[in-house]
Amino acid sequence: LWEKCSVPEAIDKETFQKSFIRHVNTTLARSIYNVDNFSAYQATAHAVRDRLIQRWNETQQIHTERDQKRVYYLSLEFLLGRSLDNALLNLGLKDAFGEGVKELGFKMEDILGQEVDAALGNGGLGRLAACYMDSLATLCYPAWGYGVRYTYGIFQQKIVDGYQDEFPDYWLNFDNPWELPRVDIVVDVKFGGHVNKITEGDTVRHEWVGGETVQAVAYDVPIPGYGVKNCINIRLWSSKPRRKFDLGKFNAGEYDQAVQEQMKAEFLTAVLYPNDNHMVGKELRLKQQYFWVAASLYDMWVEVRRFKKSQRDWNEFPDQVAIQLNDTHPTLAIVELQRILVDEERLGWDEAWEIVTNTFAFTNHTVLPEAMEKWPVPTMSQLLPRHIQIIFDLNLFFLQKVEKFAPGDRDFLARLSIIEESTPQYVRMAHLAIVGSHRVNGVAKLHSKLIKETIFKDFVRFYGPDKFENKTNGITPRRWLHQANPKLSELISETLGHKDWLKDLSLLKKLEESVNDKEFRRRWIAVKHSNKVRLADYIRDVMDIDVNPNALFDVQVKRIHEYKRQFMNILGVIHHYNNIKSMSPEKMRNVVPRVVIFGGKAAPGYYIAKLVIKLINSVASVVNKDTNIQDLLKVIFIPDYNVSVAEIIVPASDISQHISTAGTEASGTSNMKFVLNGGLILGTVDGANIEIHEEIGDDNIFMFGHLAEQVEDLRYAHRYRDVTMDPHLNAVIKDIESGSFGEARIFAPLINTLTFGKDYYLISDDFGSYLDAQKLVEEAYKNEKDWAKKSILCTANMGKFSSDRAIKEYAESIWGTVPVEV
Ligand code: 26Q
Repeated sequence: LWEKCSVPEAIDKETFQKSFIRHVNTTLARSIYNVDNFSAYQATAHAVRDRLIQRWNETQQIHTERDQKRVYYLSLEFLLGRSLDNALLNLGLKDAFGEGVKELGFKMEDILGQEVDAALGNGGLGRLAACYMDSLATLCYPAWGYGVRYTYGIFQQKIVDGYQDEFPDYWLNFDNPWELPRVDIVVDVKFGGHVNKITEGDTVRHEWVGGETVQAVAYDVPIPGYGVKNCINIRLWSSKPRRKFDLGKFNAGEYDQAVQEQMKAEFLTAVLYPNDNHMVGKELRLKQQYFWVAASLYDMWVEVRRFKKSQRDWNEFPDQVAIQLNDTHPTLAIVELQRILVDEERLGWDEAWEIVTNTFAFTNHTVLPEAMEKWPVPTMSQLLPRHIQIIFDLNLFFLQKVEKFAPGDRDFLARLSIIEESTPQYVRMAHLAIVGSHRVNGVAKLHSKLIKETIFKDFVRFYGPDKFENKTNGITPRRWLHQANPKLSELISETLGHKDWLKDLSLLKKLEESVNDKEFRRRWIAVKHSNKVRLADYIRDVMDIDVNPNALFDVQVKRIHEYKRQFMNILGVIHHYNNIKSMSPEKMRNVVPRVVIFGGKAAPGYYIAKLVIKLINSVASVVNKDTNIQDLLKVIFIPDYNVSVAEIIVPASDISQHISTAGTEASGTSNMKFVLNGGLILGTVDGANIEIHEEIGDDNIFMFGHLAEQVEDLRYAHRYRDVTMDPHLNAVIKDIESGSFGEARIFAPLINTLTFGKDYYLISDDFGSYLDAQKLVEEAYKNEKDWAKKSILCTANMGKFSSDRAIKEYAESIWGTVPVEV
């Protein structure tokens, strides 16, 4: 019977059409004569979903049978974007389904366009988690992700009068076919209450009692691998009230109040905190973190024990389970596991701690001081009274060891301490994560070196260097080339004579052999051009502005942050604009027409970042209507930048900018996406730019600016000496102050960051070399043949930056997990 019921695996056009129509009738309860694009999307998605679920089941069953070590990726953010196209490509159904919908009178493109992004993340860290899930599935690792099912993802950005305005992202408005609600998988999570100390003979144990309970309900999101049957899982937790009522209030006739208490529980997972690289100390955020790690740990333990003939010994936990902490956000998991082992399973403290530290590993994603997580001890005591005790005990034992290591060095002790001795005291989450993990890694070579030399220097001295590793980030070539750039993908496959490069990106290297093939170059350029036309169409659709697809497309899309220096970019644009305006018509003929494209969200409370957006739009409105410059320059701020918009922008760039102050961008991953798609980069000597440079060579990248090791001295100079400002920069500032781009006073706080603010991000120090580098870009672009060669060599040498490579490194040197193919 089961055989007869199962959804056919091999799928042809007709089988698909049958299941499409069945879903229209039954799932959507619609007549087949009343199917619009959105219904067609839903029916197609459900047809895919059936097949995903089948693979999901098989994968989970086999992973359970094999019973090998699993890895759990704990991330508060999974920035997945759309799922339909990705699932079709990974399952190899794109052609059959494409033909199928066409015959039914739909265009696949229109259907794909109906899907709303799953935007449960801010930026790089969240998208990295999504790429890593794709690789874990494709490489057949027994892995799960754990996260939060926010009711509202990252806010939607609208631009009103040049300013960013935020709107709630109610992404679950329509049914979400990509999640499987598990109403039967419910975990009670507790907050508050108090701790009883119970003495039994000469042992003491602790009992955490009282407080409130919130329930965590599981929603599973299937993640299919590419070209394999494996389909892994991201389990997202949603909060809901316990069904038990406050009977006291209820009986007293305060029914409404009793319900209100319950409603508060639902609010816990309502919203993603929209701050990227910035710590916000909101109690609700801490509650989200504990809610999620407590539910996840409970779930893992159930899973590990479920199918055991005999109950396993806790000591085997690290042989069964590896837990990767995506930044410090899940650090409480360390404390929670210690609590379960000691308080509930009654293991000895040291034995428990051995298990804990062998289980966890921690990835750091930033060196910015304002992003370092720390929580006030009083807040934590209120919310998690037992956990705060455990943290203090852990710290005590840890500092005892430190004291033995460096007797009498009180400063050393204070620097290493998990507790910051201020008023009030704070818990330093990164310190807790390091002490509770057996491995710590940074996300690019420079970043991993910097954390060892700066923020974690004392820990390197104490533990020795071997605990600290580098794992350079990577991106999935499936979404970021094959899916986003189908024409380039096809050209590559045709040229190489295979599609294997999608599973082994180093095979792209062979494209180098075609770099002198004129016809190949012509086709390469044609693909880039058609991608630029696609972006120009998008810009016309959403902004009603025409841009010239033959112009140089110069792109900077990422979260808006001072350290990423979008401000420097727009100041450079003003310089360029003024330069063009001063030219004679003959000289103008030598200028390469340019479209400067920005995109990105600013955290809603980040005043300066929001002013940068306003400045970009103010410059755009002046430049774009200036007929004197003959369309040589256009400035575009694309609203609501997100994953699906990135899939249109990335393949269309000629040059993209990654211009952070050296030492501040841990890695960057969009840099990899652009170069993989044959876009050159203009960048500083920072993060993964450095390694991209190493791979693609001097001739194919434009690097400029001061180095990380110079930053401290430069900042010192700004603080204590009179530094003369770069004359070009000075002229641009004067221009803004004269009101050329609207009321000058609006921008005063922004300009002040350069003057009174001591130019913390060193824009003035890099401005000269930035303009020089832009000149080189312009000159290089004039030579179409050489530019095409550079573009091809970029793509050809990006093998290293596949997330498959990154995931293999994690699996081999940190997790000790091996693939289990379905
Ligand atoms: C912390 C506490 C409270 C509220 C919010 C946060 C929070 C949220 C998100 C702190 C940081 C983040 C996100 C950080 C992030 O995206 N970092 C980026 O990670 C990428 C992947 O490793 C790197 O490529 C980027 O360089 C890095 O900026």
